[in-house]
Amino acid sequence: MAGLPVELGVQTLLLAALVAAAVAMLVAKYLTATKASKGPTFLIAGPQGAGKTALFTLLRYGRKAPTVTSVQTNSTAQLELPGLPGTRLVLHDTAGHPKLRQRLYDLVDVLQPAESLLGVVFVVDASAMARPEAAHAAAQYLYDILALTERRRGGASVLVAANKAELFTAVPAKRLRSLLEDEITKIARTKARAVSGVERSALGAAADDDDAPALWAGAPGAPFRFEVLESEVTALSGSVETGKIEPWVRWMEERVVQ
Ligand SMILES: Nc1nc2c(ncn2[C@@H]2O[C@H](COP(=O)(O)OP(=O)(O)OP(=O)(O)O)[C@@H](O)[C@H]2O)c(=O)[nH]1
Ligand SMILES: [Mg+2]
Repeated sequence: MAGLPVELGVQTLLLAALVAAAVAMLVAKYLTATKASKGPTFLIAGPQGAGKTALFTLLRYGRKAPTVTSVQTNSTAQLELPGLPGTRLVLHDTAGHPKLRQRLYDLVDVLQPAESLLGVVFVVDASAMARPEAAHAAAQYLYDILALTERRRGGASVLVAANKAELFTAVPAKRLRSLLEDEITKIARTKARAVSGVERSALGAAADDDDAPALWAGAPGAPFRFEVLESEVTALSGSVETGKIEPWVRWMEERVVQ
């Protein structure tokens, strides 16, 4: 009995900490919502080292600058595209590290219902895509983004920006697009197998601890194609290094005037 007040004290402290954490999360979400939902917005996403911050700098400031790997989102509300002078757009460059992707998912979550998401520029290092593990990792991230955007009617516009095209090992955009489709087919099959494994399991234990929504469950054996999605996925080659980004800029301009 003598220990009761101490126990109660610990419980109260724990409860207070939980409430404080919940309030902090709500405030963070609210700030994201109010800050992010203002104005037509493009998001830059993609694996680490793809050239996202390099592209953000070139788009925003019109010049190249050295970059380091991002741990935070770079944002501007002053993006002006060359073909649309006077039109101010919002641009967020998110970090590619797998542990830092939640920020991108939160932005999609807030911007899509607010109808202020003009498009997602998914930057990929095209010169790394000949390596199967790099292609698989890129496809996994793209899968997760599309699984999110497909939850709303109409989906989203997604540009696969095949960057570093000036390097001789770079996979061309068209090839990259089908490479990503092949990898997404494999990812979807693995997920489907995990789900049916759960159904067969006598114990009913969850074999798939990944609670992300499924993107696609086509006919068994059928390959995944981007055309089946509501989201529109376009792949175009370019190079931030040589400044050859006009195809991507034109794609963005088309999304603004649409
Ligand atoms: N060869 C070549 N290198 C590029 C190109 N674009 C960017 N880079 C280089 O790629 C490296 C990574 O670029 P970042 O812009 O920092 O990559 P990021 O996608 O922002 O990476 P994270 O912030 O870690 O997610 C830098 O050394 C860039 O100079 C390109 O078109 N060609
Ligand atoms: Mg970066």
